[in-house]
Amino acid sequence: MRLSLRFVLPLMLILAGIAYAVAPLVDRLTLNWFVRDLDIRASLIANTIQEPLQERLSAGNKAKIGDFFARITQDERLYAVGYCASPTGKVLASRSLPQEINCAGLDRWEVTTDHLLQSTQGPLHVAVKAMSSEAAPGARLVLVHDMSFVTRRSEETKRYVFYLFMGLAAVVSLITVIIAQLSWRGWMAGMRALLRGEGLLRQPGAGMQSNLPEFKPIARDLQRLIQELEFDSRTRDEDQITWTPESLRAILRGELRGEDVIVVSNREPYIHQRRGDRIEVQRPASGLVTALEPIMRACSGTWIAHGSGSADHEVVDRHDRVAVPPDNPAYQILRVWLSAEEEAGYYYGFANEGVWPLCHIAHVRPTFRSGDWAQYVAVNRKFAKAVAGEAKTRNPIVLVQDYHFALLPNMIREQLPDAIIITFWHIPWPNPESFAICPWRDELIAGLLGSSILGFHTQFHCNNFVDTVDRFLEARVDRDSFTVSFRGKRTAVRRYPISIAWPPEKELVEKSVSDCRVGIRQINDLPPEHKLGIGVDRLDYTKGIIERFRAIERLLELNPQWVGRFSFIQVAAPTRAGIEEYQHHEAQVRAMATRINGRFHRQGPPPIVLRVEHHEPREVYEYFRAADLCFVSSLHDGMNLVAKEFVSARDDEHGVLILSQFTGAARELPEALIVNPYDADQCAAALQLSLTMPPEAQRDRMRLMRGLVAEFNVFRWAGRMLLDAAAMRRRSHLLDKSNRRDT
Ligand code: GDG
Repeated sequence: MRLSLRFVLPLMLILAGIAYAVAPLVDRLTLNWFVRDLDIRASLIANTIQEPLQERLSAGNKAKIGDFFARITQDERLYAVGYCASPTGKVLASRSLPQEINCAGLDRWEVTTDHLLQSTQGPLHVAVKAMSSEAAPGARLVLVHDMSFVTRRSEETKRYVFYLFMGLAAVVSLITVIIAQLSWRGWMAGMRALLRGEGLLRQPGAGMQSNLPEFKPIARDLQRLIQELEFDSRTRDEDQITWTPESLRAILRGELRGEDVIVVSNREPYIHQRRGDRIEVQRPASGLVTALEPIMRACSGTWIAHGSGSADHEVVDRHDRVAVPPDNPAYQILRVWLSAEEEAGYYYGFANEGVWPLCHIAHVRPTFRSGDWAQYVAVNRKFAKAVAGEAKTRNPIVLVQDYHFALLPNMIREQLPDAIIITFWHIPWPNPESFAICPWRDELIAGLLGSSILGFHTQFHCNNFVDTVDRFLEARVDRDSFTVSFRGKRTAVRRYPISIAWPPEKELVEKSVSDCRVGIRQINDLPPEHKLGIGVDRLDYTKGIIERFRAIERLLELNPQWVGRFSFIQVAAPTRAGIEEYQHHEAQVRAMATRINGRFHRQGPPPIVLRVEHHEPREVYEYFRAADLCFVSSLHDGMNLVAKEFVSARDDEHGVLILSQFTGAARELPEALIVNPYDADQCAAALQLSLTMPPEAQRDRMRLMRGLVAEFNVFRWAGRMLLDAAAMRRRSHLLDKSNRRDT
């Protein structure tokens, strides 16, 4: 209302001012009209009385003339009448003729245009008319009209003009206020809808944004502002949370209560293996499993994965489900069975001989076979069917994991158009030129763009993905909000750096560092003061194990004092052994270790201890705790969890991490000694520096790295993705509501 007054009052004042200025003009105009009318009237009267007056003049009876004049002036407006025979004569007039009028001064009234006389009786109109008299050629009649009625009318006119303008002002103000109020309400409703997120989600052609095209720029700015605010407040919130499995569970219970959550990965979180007449449950040592388990426990969702254990078939129900964890069931695994051909084509073939080397720049050529592709498509479809069958609602939250399932997001989208699909790509995304060599590149990208959110470890991988889309697909890329719009659907491309559980499980660090040092040296026949380096990897060519050994060889060449005083233990877990490239790589690694050991193993322990076998997580942590340094030399790695595990294992704040610059982890752990694994001299120098680094310097670096891993742990990784999904879900609920209102 105050806003309306602010508008109406000035309008009223302006119109009153105009009325005030206009009234005298109108007054002047009407006066002119009256004067003209009185002139005409005077002429008419003069013409009418001329003849009877002539007669009375000829008769010379002045008394009769006076009576005649008195009769005429009974007229309401004719105030006085006079007669002048000549300018020098005396005026014959009715008694009311003002004294100012005499025969000598009549010329004045003939000259002026307004004929007005302000007498003591009030305003008078004086008209002088020549008489057509042969006896007295200069004779003239004076006709005086009372003008007081004009003054009265003028006053009335002024009042009317003023009221008219005031009325006009009121009507204009009222109409303006009504229109302004209506527009304001619409505008406010629109703004509120935008703030609630409804406006942002409306489809083109419906809703406020399309009704008011002038809103579009504001809506865009507001959309950005809201995103920034959401991001800021969430970042603030996240900063204040200490991320633990419990806090993650609590947040999920609050944010995603009752939500239908489905995880899809190739690897299952619990594998049932037959050992004679016993069934053993194995937990694969995988960062992915560690990260996603708390989510599943909190949401009681379903984890869909390839049933790969030898006893997996035996423990499932008739719907292929098994409740886990076995000792305290909290969620279900739905096992998908794959034939040997499917596994060969989809997993070993297309995923691991095609996409894996395609995405890692590690100088191993990808192999693409149309048969493998067909299996990849078929298995992705099989999983999509499993997801659709498992969904309890039309819009579940589905977390798709990794490069085995590039086609799955879009296949799920076809069956569940309203699902919130979060895909996480655990490996790097290369530049567009490198990715383009895949014969099915467009299909892979289009498949991934079925996701609501697509996550990578680093911004660099996000950028590469967006560049690839931009280059090869007819899609709209918004680099401000980092979203891709493709076939009417939007995918947000986001960075979620994965991490490890913090604090590490108790059993992994319960043995003291000094016990681990002694124990590991004993197991490996190393003297107590022997310097020790550690490497823990799947036996994969992307991990740069060959380059690592070359660096050790160079160290011993340049610093022979370490021969017999330093050993490097490489824990190499067998992996993808069915693939020729991996067999070849294993043979190369073994041969190189043998050659270097042959060259420097004169006396004492060998420089390289190669352990190609699976180790339990507890053993791996013992190695981490026993070592003086850990060497991660990946040629290309999405993140690399080993680097973070080494840091988490060192609660004594000692030990040096040497880390390849080509890992995602290098961006988060600058206190490590960052190296180029292809540069053997640089790596040898880093090894030398590690072996001679004073304990204080080790502690300073380790403390900073531990702080980072503690804060940015795996629960935060999972929590951030889930919170983003929850925000999306809230928006989609609002959209549903507003769509229902609109229809
Ligand atoms: C992919 C991406 C990304 C290794 N040997 C043994 C063993 N390990 C464990 C390690 C670690 C895990 O395996 C390896 O994780 P990485 O991150 O180093 O590498 P990838 O397997 O290639 O993982 C990678 C990751 O996905 C997560 O997104 O970081 O970039 O390539 O936990 O400790 N564990 C046991 N015995 C072994 O012999 N128990």
